[in-house]
Amino acid sequence: MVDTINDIKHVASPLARQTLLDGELTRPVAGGRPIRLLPWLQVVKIGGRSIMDRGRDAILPLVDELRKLLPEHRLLILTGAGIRARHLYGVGLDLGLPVGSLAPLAASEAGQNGHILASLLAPEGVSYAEHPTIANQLAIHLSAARAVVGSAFPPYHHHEFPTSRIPTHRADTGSFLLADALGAAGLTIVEDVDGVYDIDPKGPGGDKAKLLGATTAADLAKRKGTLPLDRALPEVMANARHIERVQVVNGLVPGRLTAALRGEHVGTIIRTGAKPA
Ligand code: GWN
Ligand code: ATP
Repeated sequence: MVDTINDIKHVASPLARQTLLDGELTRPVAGGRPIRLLPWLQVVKIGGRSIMDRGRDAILPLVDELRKLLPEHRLLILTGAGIRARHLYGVGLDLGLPVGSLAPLAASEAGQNGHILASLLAPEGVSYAEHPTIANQLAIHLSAARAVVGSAFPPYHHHEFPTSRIPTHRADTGSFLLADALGAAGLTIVEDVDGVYDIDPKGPGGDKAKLLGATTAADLAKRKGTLPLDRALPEVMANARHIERVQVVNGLVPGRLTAALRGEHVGTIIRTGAKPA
């Protein structure tokens, strides 16, 4: 009989002897706060439907504002998908496509909006960076330019959760996941409304809608009505590691984004579940 005992390789690891499913055992090793990869980065999500679909009247003033912000901030600008994705969902659902097929198709519309925005900021040295570039080479690109543009959608593709036939992890969730993973200084979500209201200010009875100056992810998760944000966002925010607050601002009002990036309260501030450092 061949004795194989001496050939067994032992890899030293604090997690080698325990199940990864037991939080009590993993917490001493995995419970610490992760490092911030890009602590000086400001992430800005630009709405697809609320801003990009409006064309030049909404986009050009915002591009001007972004241009003026470049000396002050280093930015990752992420774009949402907008109306073309809604059309895509309609056709795809009618054909019976699964959510994992619809997710990348909708994501490509977010990418298209990013390419448009990046073209307008190209004279400032700003380019669209692909998902793999953002994943692996964002730091070098931000060393060469003050800002980078990317798609706000997360690249779930066929891994999108089958919770709903419409992808649950869309542009707002993707922007938050990225900003938190990078340990960015902040995330600002740019919409066509002043922030989050108790009811849709453009829906029936919207003239009575009240703006929420400040709220929490837990409160938004409990609200039954519509939000100007992905429904999955409050759930993801609950487990945030770095981003303690997100501000939703109106990108149709010049100066709001600039004020938000300077730390002023000009929209709805949403507190996440991240603990202060
Ligand atoms: O195509 O506009 O990145 O940055 O989710 O995947 O569907 O891809 O399937 O690097 O990898 O359409 O081709 O497209 O938007 O996502 O990109 O031009 O594999 O630069 O090739 O994770 O841009 O694209 O749509 O973001 O959101 O080639 Mo696009 Mo998107 Mo480009 Mo990207 Mo998806 Mo890639 Mo990807 Mo796909
Ligand atoms: P995407 O980037 O995914 O294309 P978006 O963020 O640009 O989308 P919407 O998802 O349409 O845009 O969200 C903005 C809209 O949400 C607003 O124009 C507003 O009418 C609507 N809305 C619904 N409920 C609310 C609410 N409670 N408070 C504020 N706006 C709301």
